[in-house]
Amino acid sequence: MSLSLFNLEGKIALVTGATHGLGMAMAMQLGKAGATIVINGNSSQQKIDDAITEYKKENVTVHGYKFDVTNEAEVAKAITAIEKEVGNIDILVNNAGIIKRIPLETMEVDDFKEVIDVDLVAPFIVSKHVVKGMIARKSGKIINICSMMTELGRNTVGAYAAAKGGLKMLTKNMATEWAKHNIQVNGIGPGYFATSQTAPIRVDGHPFNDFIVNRTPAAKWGDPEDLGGAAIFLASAASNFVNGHILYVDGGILATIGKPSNED
Ligand code: GCO
Repeated sequence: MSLSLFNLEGKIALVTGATHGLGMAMAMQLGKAGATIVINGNSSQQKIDDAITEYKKENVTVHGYKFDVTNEAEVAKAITAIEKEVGNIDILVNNAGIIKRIPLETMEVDDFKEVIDVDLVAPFIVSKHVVKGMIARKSGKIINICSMMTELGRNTVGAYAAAKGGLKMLTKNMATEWAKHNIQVNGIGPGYFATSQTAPIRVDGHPFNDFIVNRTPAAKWGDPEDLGGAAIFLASAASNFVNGHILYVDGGILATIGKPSNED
């Protein structure tokens, strides 16, 4: 097995929501494996510019584009611009996502729909516009970022779980329809990672913090860098016969029913 299978030199990877958090961590590792990185953000140009500075500190070749992944017209315009200004997109990581922690019985329909739009509809929209070129070139990699909520429910994250559960089946259907074009579509399911998204439930002494450390066989929150290997694998030639697979990087959470808090 040659390590060159994992080399991404000459490849262009678009990573949505990659100005911070897990998206930045995966994009950084893809860049260090040789890919030219295109990051998307939608909050502010300043946030994109700040992120670009961070990537460049690590000698990653990077470009930034501000567009709303839920807006098909903006996505179409951005993909056209990227492919004209940077080059053909070889790897797409649908990472952009939001979460709203609200009990279902009190959640507003608009809040529910917003989570579905960003976490499920947007990966469809962006993939639909990127896959056109991949089909024409008979080559491509699409990675959808799923979650523990792809497989498990949890109080207050019902909309997010519905979206991430749907994203698993969307991934499998994309694989079904596009594998014949030599396009591999897979997912990564992160466990609980130390990011800004989990910061509110991770503070020392927060009951959820203690719960996750106990519920995770590795007995810790994940470090965002721990996702890099899975991203490189699914973005590289090393996974050319892997289709419709969700690769969980979760410290063992899905492997176990858990244990009493007084057990080692
Ligand atoms: C939560 C967390 C999770 C994690 C991740 C787990 O509120 O339960 O935010 O959603 O972020 O998605 O895989």
